Amino acid sequence: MTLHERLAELATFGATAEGIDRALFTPPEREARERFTAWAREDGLHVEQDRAGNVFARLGGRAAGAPVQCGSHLDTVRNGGAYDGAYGVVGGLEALRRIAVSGEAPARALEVVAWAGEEGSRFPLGCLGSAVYAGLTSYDEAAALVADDGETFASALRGPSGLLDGVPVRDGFPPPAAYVELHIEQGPVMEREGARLGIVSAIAGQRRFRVRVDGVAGHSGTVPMNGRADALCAAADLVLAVEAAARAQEDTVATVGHLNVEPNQTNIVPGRVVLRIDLRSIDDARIAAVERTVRAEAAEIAVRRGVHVTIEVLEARAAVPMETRMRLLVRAACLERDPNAIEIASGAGHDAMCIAQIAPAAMIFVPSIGGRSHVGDERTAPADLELGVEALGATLLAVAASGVGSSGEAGASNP
Ligand code: HGY
Ligand code: MN
Ligand code: MN
Repeated sequence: MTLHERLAELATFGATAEGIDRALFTPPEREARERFTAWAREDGLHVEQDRAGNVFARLGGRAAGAPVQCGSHLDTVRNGGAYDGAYGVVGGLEALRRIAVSGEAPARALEVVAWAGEEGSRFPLGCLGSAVYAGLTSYDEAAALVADDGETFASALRGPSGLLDGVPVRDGFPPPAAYVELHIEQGPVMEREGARLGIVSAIAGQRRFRVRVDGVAGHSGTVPMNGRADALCAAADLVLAVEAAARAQEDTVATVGHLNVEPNQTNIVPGRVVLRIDLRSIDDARIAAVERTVRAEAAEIAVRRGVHVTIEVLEARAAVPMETRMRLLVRAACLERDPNAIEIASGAGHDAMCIAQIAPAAMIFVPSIGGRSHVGDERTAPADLELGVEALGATLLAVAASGVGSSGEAGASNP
């Protein structure tokens, strides 16, 4: 099967009328991990999984020791696309397959990883598998996470869609020598700049909040407008305050993509709203400034509208610069294949944010048509998908030969 045929088959797992729905430890996501395992074995790779559900496929190298890793994630957002994550996993398999077929034994072992639960679609923490692997989240913390459907991570891991059968579970979470993630850009910059390859400079920091607005429910026909404590009207003020606070900062985005109204009935004044804020910037100081503004606005809204607002931080990840030597190796591989390749910051989060904490890490982007992602019509030109795989393969061989990370040094990000 070609790269494109494998991507097309993966896209059928969790396919809906709107896109792809493949949340962690659900039947279609397990099917995707099983298929990845079967393809890796067909390609002659050795497959293992770890206790967090990450799956590793390894091509042996001349030297013993930690591998140079690539990979991404197989889970998707709701109504997601066929390339976010899947491209980095299947593209990694393709890069290793081409290296194996070339007969060139890499200086170090190479490994493709399918990280568990990058999207945070089911459990309230993004990059879940890579965060546990990197030691940023303890296994016990992850195990206790509760999905919106009430199941814990630990239970789902042991359930019918959890760990794979017939795949050895490795001990612990041994760090790689280095890590390169191939991913679609998910934005409009490369297409606008005419670049087919992107050398990622840094990954934006992000903070996710859960906000609960408690007002007073009541009969919609009898409670006078004056004196209402309408939780949804208060939440509406807050949503617009979040938007305004982000607009006031450069290179900063904030989104309320998740909002639930209770009891959510036409003839009841909403008593409670639970919403989530997704806040990002390449500059952590701007994230902090928006958070300060939002908290102040929430306090003002609470007094003015007679509601109670609680803000809980669900996730906080600082911006992560890509490691200098790794970025230079990516740069060489990209410019050799696309003279218009550009340096680009990633607004999207990636598993590389976590792996960069324990090993030198870098990323390669290919363009997204129309800059669209996290939607069913997420697309990248087949020729660009191919070029990204070529750049990844060349980078992996260069990193393995360079000895970067061979001393097990941690991810020495830019000085
Ligand atoms: O949200 C993100 O940036 C990534 O797709 N998890
Ligand atoms: Mn995504
Ligand atoms: Mn992704």
